Amino acid sequence: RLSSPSLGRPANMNPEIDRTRLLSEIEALAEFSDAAAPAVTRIIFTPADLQARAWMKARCEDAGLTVRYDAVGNTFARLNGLDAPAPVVGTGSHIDAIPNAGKYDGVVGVLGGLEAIRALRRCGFRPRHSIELLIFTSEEPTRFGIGCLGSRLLSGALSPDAAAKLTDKDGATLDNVRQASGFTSELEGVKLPSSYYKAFAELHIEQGPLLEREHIPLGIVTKIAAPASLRILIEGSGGHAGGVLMPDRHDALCAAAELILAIESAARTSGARDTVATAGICEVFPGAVNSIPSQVRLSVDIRDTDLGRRGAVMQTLEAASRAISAKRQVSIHTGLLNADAPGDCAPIVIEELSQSCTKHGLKFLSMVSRAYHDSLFIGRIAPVAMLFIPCRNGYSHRPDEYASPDDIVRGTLVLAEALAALAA
Ligand code: HGY
Ligand code: MN
Ligand code: MN
Repeated sequence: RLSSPSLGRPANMNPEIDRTRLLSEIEALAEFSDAAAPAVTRIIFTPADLQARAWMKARCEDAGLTVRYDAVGNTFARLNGLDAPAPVVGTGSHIDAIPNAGKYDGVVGVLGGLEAIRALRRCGFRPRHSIELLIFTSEEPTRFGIGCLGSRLLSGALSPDAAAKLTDKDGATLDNVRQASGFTSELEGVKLPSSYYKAFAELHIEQGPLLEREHIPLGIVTKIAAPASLRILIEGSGGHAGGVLMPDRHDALCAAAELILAIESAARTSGARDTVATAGICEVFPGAVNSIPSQVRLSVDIRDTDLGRRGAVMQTLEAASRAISAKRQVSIHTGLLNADAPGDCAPIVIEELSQSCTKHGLKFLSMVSRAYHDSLFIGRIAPVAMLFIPCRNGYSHRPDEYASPDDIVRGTLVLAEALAALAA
């Protein structure tokens, strides 16, 4: 598997992870936040995000990497290989964080990826293929409503025209926000050719309970679930909370409540553990205690590793909407934001990750990711796989999200070994 030592991985290469620096960098990055610790909020293109980006750039340059940005702010920190035109080996994740999140989601893959590259350099590894650490723009859907915005553009899953039209809750478009943040080149230039990456491996916390429950230190992801998200507008007639008699009401929030429970029931009764659905946003208008809700806006997230099952939940949602609309005399309009295909991970990357686990005598669990990740979209232009580390109680997207130092260091070491093997 190894090419000659001069070109690839030194015969007795044993990268060592600088635990102290890696853990202190995770703590330092968490400081760039619009929420009080231990929560982290870092919305794309806010001052906290821009400061975090600048801090990451300095860390990458300190590590001897050359940093470039594309038109949507995807960050590429590159360790040049001996064979410059050869396809690149990529790793990385995201540093944007949803409101009231934790400090490990995405960050472990970015700072772990950086430390993996530094560790390889420290032990004299000289890659044939260049290695790139990516920090993807807007993995989270918080600001522009769609997740994996940067990797969708890189892979061509989202067109520049469609992306330019995205707006945040204040009506600011992606174009004016990104340009105000200094990313002014054309979105057309973001898409990468499918020959650009030889392979891509993303380190991430599991965001689920299985590894901890099974006492297995690492997970190798074989499939990434397919996310779909919808915006639903429910309009009733509102009115005075005292004056309108109950039989005469068309309460938009009561209609929304019925619909949310129908969606939950459809996911619970799909017959498979991988079917999940959440109504994560519920905006009530006018939002006065003594005024009957006249309008409700829901944002719904439905996922599955199987498109047919996910489709069945969406059909149930449609049928429930029609029934509730007729019964309560409210109007219900559903807008589909995205409905992506699930992603299969690539055997060559899965193999290198599993061989790296084996080299260190580490057990791993082959598993599915129900969280989506940028690897889902990079997988459309390159062979990808993901390496999971446990997170306590499976918690994520919460301030008490936690990954242990040992798990973070183990994941970073296995990633370093796999990157070396892929880049040799
Ligand atoms: O929602 C997700 O799956 C990811 O954490 N953005
Ligand atoms: Mn997340
Ligand atoms: Mn993530």
